[in-house]
Amino acid sequence: MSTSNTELQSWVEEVSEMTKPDNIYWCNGSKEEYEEFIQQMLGTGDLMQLNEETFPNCYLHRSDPSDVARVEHLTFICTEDSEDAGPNNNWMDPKEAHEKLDQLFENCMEGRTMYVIPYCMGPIGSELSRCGVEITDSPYVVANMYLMTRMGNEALSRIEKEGGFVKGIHSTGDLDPDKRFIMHFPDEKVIRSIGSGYGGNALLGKKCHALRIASYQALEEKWLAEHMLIVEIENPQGEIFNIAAAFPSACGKTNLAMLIPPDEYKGWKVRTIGDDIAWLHMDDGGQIWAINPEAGYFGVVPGTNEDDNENAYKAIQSNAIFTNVGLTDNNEPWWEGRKDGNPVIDWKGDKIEQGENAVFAHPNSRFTVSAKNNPKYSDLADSSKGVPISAIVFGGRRSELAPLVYESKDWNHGVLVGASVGSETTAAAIGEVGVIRRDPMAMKPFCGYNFADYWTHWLSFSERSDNLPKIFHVNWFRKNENGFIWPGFGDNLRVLEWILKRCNNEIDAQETPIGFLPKTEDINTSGLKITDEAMEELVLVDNQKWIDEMAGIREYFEEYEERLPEKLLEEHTKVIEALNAE
Ligand code: GTP
Ligand code: SPV
Ligand code: MN
Repeated sequence: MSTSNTELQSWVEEVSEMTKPDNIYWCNGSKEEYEEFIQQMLGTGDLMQLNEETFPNCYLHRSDPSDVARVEHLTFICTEDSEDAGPNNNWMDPKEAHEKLDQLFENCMEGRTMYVIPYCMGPIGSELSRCGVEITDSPYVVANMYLMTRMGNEALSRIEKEGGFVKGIHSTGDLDPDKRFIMHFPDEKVIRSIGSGYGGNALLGKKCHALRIASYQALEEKWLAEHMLIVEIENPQGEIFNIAAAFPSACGKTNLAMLIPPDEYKGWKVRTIGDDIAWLHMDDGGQIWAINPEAGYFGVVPGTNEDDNENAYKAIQSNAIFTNVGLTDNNEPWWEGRKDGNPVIDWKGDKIEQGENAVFAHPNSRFTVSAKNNPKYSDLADSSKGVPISAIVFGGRRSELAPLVYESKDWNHGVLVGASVGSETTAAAIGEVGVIRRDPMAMKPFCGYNFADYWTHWLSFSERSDNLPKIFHVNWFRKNENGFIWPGFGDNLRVLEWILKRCNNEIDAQETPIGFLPKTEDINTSGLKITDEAMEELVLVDNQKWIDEMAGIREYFEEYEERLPEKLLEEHTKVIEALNAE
C-alpha cells in the first residue's frame, strides 16, 4: 500500500532510504492486523502469553532493563533560538540535532521491517483532532499504538483529505543509552526518537506529539495541550460536570479519572473521558471545552487492585499488554499491590523469593489497554466538540505543606497556583525518586516551549473570557507518622464534591493568603475513619512554611528572567504580602 498524499509518500521513501529496512508495511489499524502482530511477537519472544483462562488475550513484554521509563535528560526541543525552548527544556540547534540523528538513523532498520502508522489524536471527525504518522521498526510500538490511538485507514483518509500531519520517526536502535535521544522539531512538526522502545519515548503520539508538539501549536492557535485527566461527574440530581486535572506523572490521574464513588455517595456516577492528556479550546462564549486525544491507557500497574481502582483492575483482565510486571506460579501477571496470586518471577525474568525486600514488578511497570475496556468509559469521550469544563485542578505529591484542597482567588492567581506546582519525583522518569521538584502545571517534562511564554499564554485566557472554570489545587499525599492522612482514591470524590459546590456558589470558604480553603465541616467525612484533628491538619496553612515555599518559587521563576510575565510576579507578590500581613 501507499498513499495519495505526496508529502507522506515521499517522506516515507526518504526515511526508508536513510534507515534501509528490509520491508515497509503500512498499518491499516484492523483487529486482524493487531492479532497478526501479536502472533509475530509471540514468535520472536517480544511478548509472552499470560494465563489464557484468567487473563485472556493478555501479554507480557519485558523491556531492556536500561529502558524502563522516560529519559528527560535525553529529551530535546530543537528550535532556532534556544530561548524559545527555555530553561525548562534541553535544547539543541536543529541543524546539529538533525546531523547527529542522521548518523544514528543511518541503516538502523537493516534486517527489520519499517512500519508506517497513520494516527489521529482525538475523535476522527473532530475539528479539534490532529493527525500524525509514526514510522517505527518496533512491532511493540505498533501494538501499543493500536490500543491507544485511532490509527490506520481512517486516520490515513483524514490525512489524505486535509494534509498536514506530524512526522514521527522512531527506531529502537541498539538500545545503547549513549545513543538514545528523543528530539522534537516544533517548527517542522517533526519528532525523531532513537534508542528506546519504552512508553513515552517510543509511542510518539502520546507525550511527543499530543503534548510537546501540540503545546507549541496550541500557543500559535490559542488553545492548550495539557497533561490532564478529564473526569465526568453526575450528581444525584442528574447534573453533569467535567473536571480537568493536571498531576505529575504517577501522581494519580488515571485513578481519579476512573474513580468509584464511596458507599455514602448513592446516586453519584463517575465516568472517564481521559486519563493523561487534555486539549482545551475556548468557544465564542468563552467556555472551555476539552477533548481527550487518546483512545486508550498506558497506566501505572503497581497499586492497581479491586479496592483502590476497580475500573482499571477490570480493564486489565483481558486484551491488555503488560510491560515489566512480574509473574505468578500460574503465569498470571503480578505486581506490588495485587491482592492475590503467588509471585515467583520478577520483571527482569529472574526467579526470586518472596520477602520483605523482594520487588516483582518494576515501579514504572505499565498496562496498555483500549479505553473501551474501562467499564466507565464515557460516550462523550468520542464527542467531536469535547466536553465543557467546570473546574481545573492542579495537584502534586507533597507529604508536607500543601493542604488537601484550596481554591485560587481568580484565574490569574490560579495560573500562579499551577505554575507553583511542586511534587516528589516518581519512577515514571529515570532519576532519583522522592525529591521535590518544581513541575509547573505537571508539564515540566512535556511543555514544548519556554515556560515563561506558556504562563503568558495561560494568563491571556482571562483577557478573552469572563466565563472561565475556577482553578483549584489538591494534594492526596499529605503524610504523618502513620502514613497518608487522607484515604484517597474513591474518597477523593468528597473533595471533588466541595469543588463542584464552590463552582456552583453553594457554599462559602475560609479566605487565607494562599486561597480559599474548605471549612472542615464542608468536606463530607461520613463513613470515614478520619479524626477531626487529622482534618484540621489537612486544611492547615502554616504561614511561615508558605513564606519559605513562596521564596523558593520566586527563585525558580527568576530562571526565566525578563520573559517572565509581569502578571505572574504580581500574583506572587500579592500572596507574599498577604502571608506577611497575617
Ligand atoms: P502517569 O500515567 O505517569 O501520568 O500517572 P498518573 O498520574 O495517571 O498516576 P496513577 O493514577 O497511575 O497513580 C500513580 C500511583 O499513585 C499509583 O501507585 C496509585 O496507587 C497512587 N495513587 C493514585 N491516587 C492516589 C490517592 O488518592 N492516594 C494515594 N495515597 N495514592 C494514590
Ligand atoms: C507519564 O510518565 O506521565 C506517562 C507515561 O503517562 S509515559 O507514556 O511513559 O510518558
Ligand atoms: Mn502521564
